[in-house]
Amino acid sequence: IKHTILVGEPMGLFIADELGKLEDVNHFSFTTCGAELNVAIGMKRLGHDVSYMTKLGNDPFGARIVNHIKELGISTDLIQFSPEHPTGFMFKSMVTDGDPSIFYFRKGSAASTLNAEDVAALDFSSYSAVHVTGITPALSETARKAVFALAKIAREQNLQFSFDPNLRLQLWPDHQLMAQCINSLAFQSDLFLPGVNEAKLLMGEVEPEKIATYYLDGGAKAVVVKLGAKGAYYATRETQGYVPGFHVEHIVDTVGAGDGFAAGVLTGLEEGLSLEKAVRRGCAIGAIQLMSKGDNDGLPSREELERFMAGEPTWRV
Ligand code: KDG
Repeated sequence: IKHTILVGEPMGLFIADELGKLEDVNHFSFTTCGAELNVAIGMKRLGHDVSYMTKLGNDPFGARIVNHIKELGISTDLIQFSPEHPTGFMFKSMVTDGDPSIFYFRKGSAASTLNAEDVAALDFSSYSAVHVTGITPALSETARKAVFALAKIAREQNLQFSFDPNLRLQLWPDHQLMAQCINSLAFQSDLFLPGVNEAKLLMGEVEPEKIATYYLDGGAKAVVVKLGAKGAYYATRETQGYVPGFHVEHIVDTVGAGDGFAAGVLTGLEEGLSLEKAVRRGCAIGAIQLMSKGDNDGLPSREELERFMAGEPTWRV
């Protein structure tokens, strides 16, 4: 069996339809986001089996998220409703260069009440892999415990545990706790996917080889360092190398590229590709996701991915 379970917080997302500060924008497009949800969507579009676990409020944001998940053909069996808590939402600005500004309304959200008991109640026998990002342990103390419980179960039940730090400094009470938690989860992972700037914040290095060595020595089985437009560096105890990035003519929005990258690497590995080839697919999907304004709307079908990777100018079907 190849079936990945992802756990995280989905949100309603309002994307500015015009340039400027969020408070000056008059028109927004409404959609959904959430790091693990984005990865789940990316994997599902490529035909992989995924389960997505979360908690939602009984409100229009929660309903929108459930409808979106259903439309994609992802099961909603692991979605619980927590009527006392709202679904989180966020705003994202439009920029011509660099990262957009983000504003969250998610404190005390339904997903922030995820806890270790929720994880313990799951039956993992039909899963082969677990994927989470560093956003989930940042949501609350209970969510943090839920993620550590997931890592432990993955280890005990021999499931691949992949982890993307996805650092969100606004969500952590302090830098030290963030670095401690993320590094501890990274050391327990079978696959760790930091961006080079994230590694700098977590352990002070910017050299891909040094970053990889640090995490491999700590216990990670494989490390892939994302290098932005330059591509990525991958390393295990046995093998290592650089994979060049794909050229993107016009970047529309940077958010979600890392999730696309993860979806590419994870599906590649599930299909039995070498780590190098899986990372190449990750670079391709990361590049593709840069070309759309939502956080998950650009994630490609298999046909689109293959055409893009082959360099066809008309890859988008
Ligand atoms: O990785 C992309 C996510 O950051 C985005 O979809 C929203 O989950 C989100 C967050 O917490 O920032």
